[in-house]
Amino acid sequence: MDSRDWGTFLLPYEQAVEELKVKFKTMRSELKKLEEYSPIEFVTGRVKKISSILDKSKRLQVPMSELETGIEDIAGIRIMCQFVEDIRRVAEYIRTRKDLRVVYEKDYITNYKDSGYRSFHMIIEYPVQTSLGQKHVLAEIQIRTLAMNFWATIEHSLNYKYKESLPDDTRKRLKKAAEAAFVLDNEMSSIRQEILMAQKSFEDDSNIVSKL
Ligand code: 0O2
Repeated sequence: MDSRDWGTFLLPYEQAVEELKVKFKTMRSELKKLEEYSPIEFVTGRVKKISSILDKSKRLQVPMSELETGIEDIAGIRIMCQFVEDIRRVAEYIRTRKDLRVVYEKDYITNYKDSGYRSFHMIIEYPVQTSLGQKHVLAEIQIRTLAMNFWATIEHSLNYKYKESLPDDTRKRLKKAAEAAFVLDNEMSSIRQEILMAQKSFEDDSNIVSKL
């Protein structure tokens, strides 16, 4: 493919990313208004770089004619949450949406990767309206906490910079850092649970007082 062909090929993916970002950002403000708390902290999106598409197609042995079905994360959306429990809630909202179809899910939170990577991935099929008619594209939605995102962003940039040459010791320390992020997420969740319970018992007490 020359650069003009790549431009045409990537257009529906760019459209999908832009539309999905708007939709999830809207979901964030809607939930904030309705429930005064949104499980979505912020949303980002990107179209995979051509060099990364080529690397992945080589690694997975996907022929150029089958990129649309063989590479599932050309369009990527990332949803960041404050707490681990929020991830399940966001995934459930996505499953009930009528404007996309969930193809399958990868739970890298329960089954975290060897690198230490944690996130919940959903592969979706999303219809975009183009001048040539409707086109279904695959997209990957990654849902993760702020701590998981902090770890993944730094690990990704170190891996990108050092490629395969990351020293073993650094890899080990990155794994340890992933554990620390996991502990941090659990601690934040339990602090939150305690606050919620304290608020509930305070509300219950004031209800009793007002009935006296
Ligand atoms: P980008 O954004 O294109 O530069 P694989 O691609 O084989 O490693 P698999 O099992 O096919 O992974 O996973 P999937 O669901 O396609 O996820 C790939 C994406 O998940 C990656 O995209 C990262 O965004 C993220 N990811 C997966 N494993 C790791 C990891 O160990 N560390 C970090 N930091 N991110 C990971 P690209 O292609 O790397 O990124």
